[in-house]
Amino acid sequence: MFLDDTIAAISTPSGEGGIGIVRLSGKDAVRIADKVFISPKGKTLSASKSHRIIYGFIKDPSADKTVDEVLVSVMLSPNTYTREDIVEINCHGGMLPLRKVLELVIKEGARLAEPGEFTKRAFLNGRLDLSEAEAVIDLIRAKTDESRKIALEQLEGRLSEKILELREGLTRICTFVEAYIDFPEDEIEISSKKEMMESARNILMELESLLKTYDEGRFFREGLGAAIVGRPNVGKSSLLNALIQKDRAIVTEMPGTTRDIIEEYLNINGLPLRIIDTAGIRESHDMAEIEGVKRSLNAIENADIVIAVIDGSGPLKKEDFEMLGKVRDKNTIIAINKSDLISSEEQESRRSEVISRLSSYSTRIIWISGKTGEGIEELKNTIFNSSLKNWKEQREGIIVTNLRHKIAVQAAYDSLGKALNSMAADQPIEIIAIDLRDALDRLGEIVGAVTTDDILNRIFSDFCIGK
Ligand SMILES: Nc1nc2c(ncn2[C@@H]2O[C@H](COP(=O)(O)OP(=O)(O)OP(=O)(O)O)[C@@H](O)[C@H]2O)c(=O)[nH]1
Ligand SMILES: [Mg+2]
Repeated sequence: MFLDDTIAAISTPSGEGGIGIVRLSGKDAVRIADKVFISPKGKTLSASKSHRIIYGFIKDPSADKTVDEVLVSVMLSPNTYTREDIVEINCHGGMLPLRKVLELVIKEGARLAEPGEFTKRAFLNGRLDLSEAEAVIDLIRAKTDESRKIALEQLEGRLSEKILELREGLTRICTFVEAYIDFPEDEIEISSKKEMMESARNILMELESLLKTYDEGRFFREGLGAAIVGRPNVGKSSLLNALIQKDRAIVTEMPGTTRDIIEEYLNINGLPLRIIDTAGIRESHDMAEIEGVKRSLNAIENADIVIAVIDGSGPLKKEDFEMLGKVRDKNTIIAINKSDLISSEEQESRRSEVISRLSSYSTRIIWISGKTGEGIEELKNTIFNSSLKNWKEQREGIIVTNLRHKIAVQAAYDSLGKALNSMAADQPIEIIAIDLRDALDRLGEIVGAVTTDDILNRIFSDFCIGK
């Protein structure tokens, strides 16, 4: 399917750079670019062979003025990103020349591309399937090298191949079942029914293992959300700064310093950690602080892991226990901070006292110092190990990282399970066929074999313009 119009966008990030690229895709890409391009040797882009770069200038045809000195790449269909003709105009990388060049090509007949529209065309023209197209944005957004590798594997079709294989298996079962709808006078042979149920059960098991990978796989796409919480002044912001090794959050000796949520990324052995520093939790009459505390509680709610900070240099307070009560049902690590303030003689007795009073809230209790960095490595390792319990073995296989895919696999799993139950209970074959078809369709949604405009719009609107 080729789309009618030609789209254009600035494909490089906004701001200053060495070069910036205006990209066109569509059947008139070369013709439109030719209208604004002049080569010193009189070459035209239309006369160029595919996959060549031509030197020249962009001119405003109406004013006969040079806009920029450029290199233009001409890539002709079908061996291009979108499978359509593509022209990339490499300009000097400043927003003004880029905007001017974009304006000119739009004046000459191109349409401003929507977010993700180049990749959407790659999908619609069959160069990428839907899960591969989604991997493009994951690759762009990858926060760690491991996330990048996982996105690249998906882009190269690892997930798609698995889905294809499972769909083939399901199609065979569907065909078998539907044959009996068409010829109801035939009795289903016991042996072939057994065989069919066996292969349905195998597919069900494969779906189940895929589903399991999402619990940890999603961290590599979305980041693992960690909230640092505690009463005021225990050293939450100091801990954030120590973890990211930057002076990011304001630290003062005044309780109630942090009011807003502060979010940063940290790479722990390839795991992208989205780490959030929050306002100290206490009763307050200050409007800004009340809002800050509300946001802290919200951050706890949304966090995958909570780092509950306690000031180890003084006695445990009522507020510490109140805060720990709020995170009871979360995956929590207790970080006892300011260990540098405890003398070596005191250490032993302090530690055993704190552990005995806090161990019912979490078994993971670590002594740290935001000031000296003591315990920070141990804290990072504990975050990694307590969040990724099955990762090592799962990483060998196919991983689901995207919520949309997980929902589809879950739905396919449920429908196939229902079909199997109906088979076992000798339910009418029509009912079994409906559930099998549904399982097949839901898997088809992942790769885009079954899709709607709504799904496509939702996926591609999340992309950047120019990709
Ligand atoms: N000695 C010592 N002082 C620390 C340590 N961590 C934090 N502090 C001090 O404790 C005070 C409070 O630190 P913050 O990091 O601002 O504490 P907070 O929990 O973010 O406080 P709020 O934002 O007010 O809730 C500052 O004076 C810090 O210098 C530590 O490990 N050792
Ligand atoms: Mg703070």
